[in-house]
Amino acid sequence: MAKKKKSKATTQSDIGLIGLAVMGQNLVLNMADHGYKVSVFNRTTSKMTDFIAQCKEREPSHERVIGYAKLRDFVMSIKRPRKIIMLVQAGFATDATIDSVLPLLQKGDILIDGGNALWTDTIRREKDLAVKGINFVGSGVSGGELGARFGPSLMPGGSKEAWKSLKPIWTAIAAQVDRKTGKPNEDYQAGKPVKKAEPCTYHIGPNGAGHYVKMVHNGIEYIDMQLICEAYMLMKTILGMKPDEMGKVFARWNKGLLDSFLVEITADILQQRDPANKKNFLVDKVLDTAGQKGTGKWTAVNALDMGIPANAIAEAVFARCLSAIKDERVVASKKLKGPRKRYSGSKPALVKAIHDALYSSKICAYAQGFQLMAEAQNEYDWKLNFGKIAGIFRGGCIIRARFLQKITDAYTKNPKLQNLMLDPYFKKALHDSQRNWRKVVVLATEHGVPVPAFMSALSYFDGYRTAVLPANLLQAQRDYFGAHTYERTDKKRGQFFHVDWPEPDRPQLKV
Ligand code: 2AM
Repeated sequence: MAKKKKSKATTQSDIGLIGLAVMGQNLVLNMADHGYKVSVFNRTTSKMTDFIAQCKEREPSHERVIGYAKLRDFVMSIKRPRKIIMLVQAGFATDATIDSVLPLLQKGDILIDGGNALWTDTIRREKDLAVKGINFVGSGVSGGELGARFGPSLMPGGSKEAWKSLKPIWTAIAAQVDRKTGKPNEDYQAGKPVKKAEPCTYHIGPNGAGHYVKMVHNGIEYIDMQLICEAYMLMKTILGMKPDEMGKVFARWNKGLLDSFLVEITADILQQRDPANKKNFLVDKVLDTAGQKGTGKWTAVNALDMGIPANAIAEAVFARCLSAIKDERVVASKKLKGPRKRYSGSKPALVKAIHDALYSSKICAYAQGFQLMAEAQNEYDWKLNFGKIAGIFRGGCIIRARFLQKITDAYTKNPKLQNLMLDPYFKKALHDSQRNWRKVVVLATEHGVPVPAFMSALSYFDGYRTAVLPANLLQAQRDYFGAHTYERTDKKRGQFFHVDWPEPDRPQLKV
């Protein structure tokens, strides 16, 4: 708890944080480690006092964390212009927290929402608070609790003025990657002085841009995870591989093109024994129903709203929905029959093909995520730097991967790149691996193994590279039943035609 003030200069904090759940606590410790004095407040005071008691038991730097039971004391303890991070639940709780703290703030103070807010809420809040002279910043924070503690990827929106104030803290606490290779900087993680490092944060753009990019990051995370799960399902079902054997495959993949946090943890998870019975593997005891908090769904909904074909991302959300209807699936599994087929080909060849299918699908999924951001920037008049966005995804966050350096390179070479698949590096990668990708999708179909994300990504690839889709027939259908008109291939675009179609045969109503 706060000691009696000695003098304003020595007691005032650099920053404040409201919301001491796991992410909040870890972010506070990260800031304290970097020399910042942090005031903390939590609605339920006992959480704050427990946290402060733990801080006292830990490192000396954590003495820099000061808890306040009263919101007024908390706000007054922070240097002006005040910087206050909220890490409370998205939605109602965020609005309630803003309402409670607002009367205590002064013009020029900066209120930061570090939660997973819907970007349109962030735009609304920034507008409302700007009228009152308060700078509101929606900042994506990615990396889970470890990221928050030792270096997250930070995606701040808000005004340039607010970013100027936040930049020193944000760049200090963010994950750091090697400037050249893009690899997470191990010196930084070990607490040594950092050389040639680049922080995983930059000012994404005004208003909701930071939260928007964080949302798309999460949408990509959904599909990244789903693709890995489909690779696992194929090895398990078609090749009958045991978890530890698959774990070793993922560990090997993690040394190559697929090097990423999610592949790394998958390797660990698959080799983990069940603590309740060491004979078993834990993964076999985990119920196959996936939860979700909504950011993947928001991404898919936004793709539909903007008319951007992010089908693989949406598929990843639906895959979780299908997993959640476990009871129905169990009943159906006894009633609906699939093929009975045994694989008799080469095991190493299929494992390699699955690797290639995973890599190609991942390229398509990222292409979709970046297409979404490109469309959103037009809609909201943001000027997003895609090379930099991929750059800040390289460390700290859940989708961090070696692959992201290639995306940074692609957009650095060509900032106007229309689709990631058209970059020479990714084009070659898709060309090189599509044979295996198709083989895997065919094999999955023949064996009745669901691989919605692999298939959906492949259809995206095939659809995008097809000059003439069957939408000619579709548009004719629309003209037939609804006089929606059509454009002609032999006329200029923008001219619309209609045919007086014959009345379809309909059963006559008896009068
Ligand atoms: P609590 O400990 O008092 O529940 C994540 O749930 C964080 O959000 C917690 O710190 C929680 O505080 C806080 N929180 C949730 N709802 C809130 C609300 N309506 N007002 C303020 N804080 C809230």
